[in-house]
Amino acid sequence: MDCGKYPIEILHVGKPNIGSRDAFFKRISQILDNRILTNNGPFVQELESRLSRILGVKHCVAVCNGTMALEIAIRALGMEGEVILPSFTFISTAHALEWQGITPVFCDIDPDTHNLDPQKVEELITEKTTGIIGVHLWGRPCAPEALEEIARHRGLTLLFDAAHAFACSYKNRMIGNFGDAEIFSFHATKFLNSAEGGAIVTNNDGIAEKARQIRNMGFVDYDKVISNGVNGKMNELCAALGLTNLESIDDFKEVNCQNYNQYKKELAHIQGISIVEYNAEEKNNWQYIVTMLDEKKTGVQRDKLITLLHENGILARRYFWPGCHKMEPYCYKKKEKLQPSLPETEKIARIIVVLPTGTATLQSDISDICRLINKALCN
Ligand code: T4K
Repeated sequence: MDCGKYPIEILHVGKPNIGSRDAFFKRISQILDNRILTNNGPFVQELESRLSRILGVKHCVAVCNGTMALEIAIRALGMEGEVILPSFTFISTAHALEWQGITPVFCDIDPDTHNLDPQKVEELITEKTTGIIGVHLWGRPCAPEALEEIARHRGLTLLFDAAHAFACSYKNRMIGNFGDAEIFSFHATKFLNSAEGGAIVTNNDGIAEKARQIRNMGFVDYDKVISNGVNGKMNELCAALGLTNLESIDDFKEVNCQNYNQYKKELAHIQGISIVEYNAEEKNNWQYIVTMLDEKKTGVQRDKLITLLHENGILARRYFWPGCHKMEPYCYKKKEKLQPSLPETEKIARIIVVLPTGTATLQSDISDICRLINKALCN
């Protein structure tokens, strides 16, 4: 979607969180003085080591975006044949496989968690399956222990798409430490952003080394190429923004959490709309305000509510409707019988409304949004 189409006062889902301008400008000035713009520069290296420390993970490989992080991780893990993943995710998770000639096999979700249902994953494993990609949707952990157990037992590689889950934990262990590797997105709309950016994190030395090689066209030295690869490098300007924003994540988290609690309180008395819960005993980034509409109770269709919000300058989203398996590049799989029916995915995708939050959203904005929803659903 092109943001240029909308007036600036519109309330968007995904307006970026931005840290200290002074700190950012200081770093930009340093970049211009040093004239090191890219190719594993000092800010990229600093970002990688700070991220590793925060997550308690051995290796962090910064890349140019989350989609590239997925593609490189998939290649470094040696996935091929068929890979099982949820359909209820951003399209990149599926594209990253298909782009490399790997068949995405879409699996249904658990309607309570919106994440992969491990039992249904088991049912989809065939002799062609080489891996599983779990997605920690909305930052909520995607059954890490159950999927690790399946992967171990069935000899599969396990990657987590943690694009939404930076600074979140599972059983007090930071997301980033599960499976064979995990990936993050630092896109502008994410909790932590570097404008465009991403990272592959792993505790496995071999996978980290492969990911570094692939990120830099297979180079291991100035003129020595030992494998195929891509240009997946993060540049210094993005790393400077990432580092600056990283210094403010506690503030971002606090505002997000306040916003979440305000929405929860102000939507509580409206019949037929509920808000997706986060486990307050874990670390959360509270980046997504995900509501679910019960059309039977309200008599209002989800898409009607979305249209009304848009007409009033609130760019709510129906992420990730209609599910990847229903999107043009993947519908054909049904004919090939690679595509089982996904009733829970389809049900959840029909009722989701994601509302604006982040540090650019004011308390008065949230009250206005809730009042509008109240009016729409109670009339
Ligand atoms: N895996 C998962 C589970 C993901 O959700 C994603 C990305 C990925 C992998 C891949 O990571 P990346 O390759 O993107 O790093 C957005 C983002 O583009 C995408 O990063 C994100 N997921 C997805 C959930 O959302 P759209 O279609 O919502 O983008 P857009 O341009 O409509 O932006 C959303 C709203 O944010 C706009 O209404 C305006 C506002 N906005 C956006 C930008 C870029 C701003 O206010 N300022 C900005 O600079 O996809």
